Amino acid sequence: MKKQIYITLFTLLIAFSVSSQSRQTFTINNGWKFYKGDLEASKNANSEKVPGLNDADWETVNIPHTWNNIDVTDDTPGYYRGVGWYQKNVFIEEEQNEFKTLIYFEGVNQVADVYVNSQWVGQHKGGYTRFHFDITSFLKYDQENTIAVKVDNSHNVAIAPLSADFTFFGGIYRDVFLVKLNTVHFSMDDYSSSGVYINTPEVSKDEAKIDIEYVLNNDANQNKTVHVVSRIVNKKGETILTANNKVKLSKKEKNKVFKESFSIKKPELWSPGSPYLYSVISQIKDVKTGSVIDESIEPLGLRWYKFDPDKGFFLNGEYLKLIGTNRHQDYLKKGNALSDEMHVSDVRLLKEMGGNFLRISHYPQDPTVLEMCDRLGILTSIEIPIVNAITESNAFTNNSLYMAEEMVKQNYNHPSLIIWAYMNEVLLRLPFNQKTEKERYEVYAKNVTELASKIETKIRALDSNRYTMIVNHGAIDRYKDSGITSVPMLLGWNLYQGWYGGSLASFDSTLDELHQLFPKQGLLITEYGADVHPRLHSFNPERFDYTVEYGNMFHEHYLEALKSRSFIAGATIWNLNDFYSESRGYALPRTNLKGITTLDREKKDTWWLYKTFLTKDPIIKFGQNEWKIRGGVADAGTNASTQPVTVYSNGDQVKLVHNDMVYDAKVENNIARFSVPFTNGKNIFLATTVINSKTYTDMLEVDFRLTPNQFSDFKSEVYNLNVLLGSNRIYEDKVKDQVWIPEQEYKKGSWGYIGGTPFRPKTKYGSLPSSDLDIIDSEDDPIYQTQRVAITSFKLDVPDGKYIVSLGWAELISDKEHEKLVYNLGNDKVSENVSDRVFSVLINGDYVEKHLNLTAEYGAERAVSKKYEIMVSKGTGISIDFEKIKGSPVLNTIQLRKIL
Ligand code: GCB
Repeated sequence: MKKQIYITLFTLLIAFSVSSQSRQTFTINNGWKFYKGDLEASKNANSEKVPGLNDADWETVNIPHTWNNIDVTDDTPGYYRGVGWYQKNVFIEEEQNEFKTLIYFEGVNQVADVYVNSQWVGQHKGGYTRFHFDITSFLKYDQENTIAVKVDNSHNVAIAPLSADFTFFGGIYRDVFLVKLNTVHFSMDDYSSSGVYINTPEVSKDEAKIDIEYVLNNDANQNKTVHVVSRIVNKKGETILTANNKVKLSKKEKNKVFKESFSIKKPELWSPGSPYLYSVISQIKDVKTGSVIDESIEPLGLRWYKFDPDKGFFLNGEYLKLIGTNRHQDYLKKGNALSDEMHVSDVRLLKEMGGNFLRISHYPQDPTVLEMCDRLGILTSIEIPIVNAITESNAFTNNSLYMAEEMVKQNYNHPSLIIWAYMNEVLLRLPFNQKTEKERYEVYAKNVTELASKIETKIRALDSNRYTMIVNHGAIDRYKDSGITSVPMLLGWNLYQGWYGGSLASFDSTLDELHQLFPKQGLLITEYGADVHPRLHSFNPERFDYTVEYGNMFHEHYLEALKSRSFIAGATIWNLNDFYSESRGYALPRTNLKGITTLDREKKDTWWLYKTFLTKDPIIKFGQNEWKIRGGVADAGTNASTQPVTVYSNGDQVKLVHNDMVYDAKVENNIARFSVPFTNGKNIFLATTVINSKTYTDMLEVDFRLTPNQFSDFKSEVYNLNVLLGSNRIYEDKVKDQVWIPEQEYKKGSWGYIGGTPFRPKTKYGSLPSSDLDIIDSEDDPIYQTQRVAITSFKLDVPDGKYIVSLGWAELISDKEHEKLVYNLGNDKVSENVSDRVFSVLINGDYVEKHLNLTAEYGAERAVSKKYEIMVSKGTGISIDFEKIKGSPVLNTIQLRKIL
């Protein structure tokens, strides 16, 4: 027994002494002290020293961390863009003296200054690429060392992105590591890459050629001879090829390049259907002892591909339509500070949907994203964050080129990666008026094209095997005329016909036009989408109503158009997930709602639409399956309300059972559509389809709140009525457990408005069905974003009894200054003068509001809700009348609750 323990200990000791020679990489994420703001002590930052920072009162945080995760969700516009300080003590062992120590950051937004023991070590500019510093000479051994990082996410004209439709969360928001290296190692100095670059210049079914380039460093003061051992290992872990070379390194030699080549006969190919990964295991070994001094493991996927301008994309000689999504790296209430697991689960979400392509937009993301794409079989493009505009300066150019080199070198070995991209809609946000300052525009367009050419040349020099791409918006001529479209190999187009403007049908003609205009370049539709608030519905959907139904219509149309055109090599939905965009108003403030999942990854219908179309798994799934509380008015003379029900399926026929009734529908374009009478209370639906002789089912339970067509229809019931004025929308409020239904015109015996018109803000995108203002003091902005203007009355012919009537308002004409974000509806001033709106309200002849002036009393854009207790007797019902004093009376919401 004793002997056994000794043996074990001895083995451990050997193992430790061998592995301790090799590289060690470990996070130092926990227990940082954080201070939001700048410090006196740092005023001379960037110079050699900051005095020790007293962090006694600082907050303790863990990394990944951002200081903006909460302030982006509050009612006040803007978010903190400035300096934050992080500090942490790390004990460094005496033994580490013999090694190099690096500090390695996966992402800090956006300028980071790193200090060790009060000494400034270096600065990194750019929020989305990885970087490291060699801190060996700053360390003290056998004691605590203080690491401080000053982070700044202020607007910086020299660093991309300058402006974009996403929030620039500040902080150390990805992992931070210490890396312990032997003096001889694979160099990370080449733009924080792995120092191992794998090329597969020729791959076929018969043979794959593999070239490996190593970048080696010798930081020792004497010459070194080492063995570099390269192994190709298959999926089972078996070494299938190996090579061993003696390499001589002079003292202090940096970035010595050494190459090795292999060839695999009858290789296993990598593809979305079968993402076979080999690995390249490389070791630097001591010539005398054979011990491992450094080690690297890189993925190896064998595939070949091409983009054909007419026929589309081919992988391993076979046609493959690239379909998938874009992705932003944020999550509900977490901002961009996500754990590895959350990145992993996003990629899984795309794979589960059947996507085979991810546009990693608009910036390089956490390393786990590409790792997962390699493993799951999702082809990708990646890009540096030059979005909307450039700064015409050397500093901006140099930083952009630097980022491009970081991106290429850091992500070089991923088999899933096939496209390097570098500009998104750069002629969108012009720093001047293109029409009146034509000359200025021409210079700008020339400068943008020149920058594009420089980046293109750089990327092609770094990697001649992959494609390059620039992504443009729908102003096609602007890009063509500037010459920028002839710079990259592929063109990406972000198209929103039927959303920002135009009709859905004009998407189809634009695709054909693009093919005609650019017959020699592969084309991808890099973005398309419509904002959807999953709690908003409409049976008369229209552009900018944010309803599930409009989003569905939009995607059903786009999908058909994309499917039928092989010259469109690929298409990526904007976006996998809803994401924070601080200056957006809309149905959920601060959020871009074009995700096919929400900020917390609830699947919207569109996710299911694509899954049904893209995967071969047998599918049957109710559309609007998250819509659990529904409501509507009973069909005349009945006690049910007929509403549509959709079922996604890749079967041929779907059978639907509801309340002992059975319906049948043919599946067309993956959807079976039904019209079903919903009854008050619980409604249970069962859908069935048969695929390859097997039966598949889905169930849906809906709590339906039926509103009487005539109040006399069900006198004795206790009911609630929640009505959105000036709107076709239905809003499900899961928190308050209620549903809001659209207005209707008053009919005798029933309820409804008399007079007026729906408020339709006139914006640069046309006259739209709802306001985009962020409503202060409300968690349910959509209910206040519509209203009826110049309403004269609202009548409810309710039976006698006691009722609570609540009236809701928000003044939607506001003269507050809003950031003129290029994406916002414009908040264009409507000619009416706000202060001119004054009106009174009477209920059953009594004044309940006199001289109501919403702006003066509460301020515009603010939710105001008032409850009135009403006794109805002698069959009078309830009549709410509006008396105009100045301007037009308005009403946004009305609620009725019967008490007795
Ligand atoms: C675009 C941009 C993207 C926006 C999107 C939108 O074209 O590339 O960053 O978020 O449109 O939703 O408007």
